[in-house]
Amino acid sequence: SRALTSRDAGMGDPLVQAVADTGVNGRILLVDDRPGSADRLIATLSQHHMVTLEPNAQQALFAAAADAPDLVVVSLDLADYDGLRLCSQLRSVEATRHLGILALAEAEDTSRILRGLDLGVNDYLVRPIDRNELLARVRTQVRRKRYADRLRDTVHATIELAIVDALTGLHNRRYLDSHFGALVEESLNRGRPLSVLVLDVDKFKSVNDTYGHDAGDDVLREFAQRVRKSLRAPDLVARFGGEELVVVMPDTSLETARLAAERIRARVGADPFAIHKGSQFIPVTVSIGVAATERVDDTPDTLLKRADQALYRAKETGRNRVIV
Ligand code: GH3
Ligand code: MG
Ligand code: MG
Ligand code: MG
Repeated sequence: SRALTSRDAGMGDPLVQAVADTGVNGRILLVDDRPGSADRLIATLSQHHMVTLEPNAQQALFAAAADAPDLVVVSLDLADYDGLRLCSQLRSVEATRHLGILALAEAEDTSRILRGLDLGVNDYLVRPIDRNELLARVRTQVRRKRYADRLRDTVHATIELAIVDALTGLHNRRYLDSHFGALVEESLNRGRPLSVLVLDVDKFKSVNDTYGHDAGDDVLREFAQRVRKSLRAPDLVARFGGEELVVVMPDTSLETARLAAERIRARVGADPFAIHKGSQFIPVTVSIGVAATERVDDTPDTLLKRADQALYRAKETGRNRVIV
């Protein structure tokens, strides 16, 4: 390991950010129904954190779900409710499952403390509570929560990166490869048709050559939007390569797919595409090859091959057309 430098901070690394984040002003939900105890805890905690007191355990459960605090501080010895039960409820509801829980207990309550830890309580303090220890343990839990949140965001972003094409927001080729086979199999098993479109922007190289690569990217984004908006939700739209998309249409016959392709072709060709933030408009057309399942042994490969052959004929016979 090595020392963290200032250059490391703010680089999007959640661990570095969590370590650099020493202010740690957390939002804390305090569940305690003993006035003297609650007052002392609030006095200490509110020096560094935003504290909300909720003496009623049922109300606390609602507040925790609605406000998503960084930490719930739960007194295990509530007068009207079993604090352990509250901890267990916090852990069993989706909205509060990930919240930190710090339990407060009487020193002789060892068995309840152990049961609390077993239920997923993150940490505990025994009464009488030392204010410095309270602040230190709360700070640790708030930090842990922040780190866990950032890690979760990073994981989500990574998953998105793996299945979504960054330029167009459509699914990427990897996603298509891993889902196409199952869609074909399922359609064949149910005796339902499935169709495939292969779309390729006409003379796209000349868009790049004439207007520049950034303008080409603008065209690709707009092209992707027009295609996506022309189709139904169950249709899988993926960027297959540079300016080539593949659409997989479950429950769709060849004729219905051809009509959908015509709809796309009309929509792409209708209005010129805005490039360079709308400062210029250029006409764009698309050629589309269509194929549908014909045999029980059809696969993504046989379907793509037939759709590709149709696309080739569309290009050969003048572009801006749909060929089945
Ligand atoms: P055709 O009508 O026969 O399809 O002609 P075309 O010019 O569209 O075909 P070609 O395959 O020769 O050119 C595709 C071009 O797409 C070449 C490549 O530089 C460009 N391209 C591929 N990916 C991107 C991208 O992400 N952004 C931009 N701006 N251009 C891209
Ligand atoms: Mg080409
Ligand atoms: Mg092309
Ligand atoms: Mg191409």
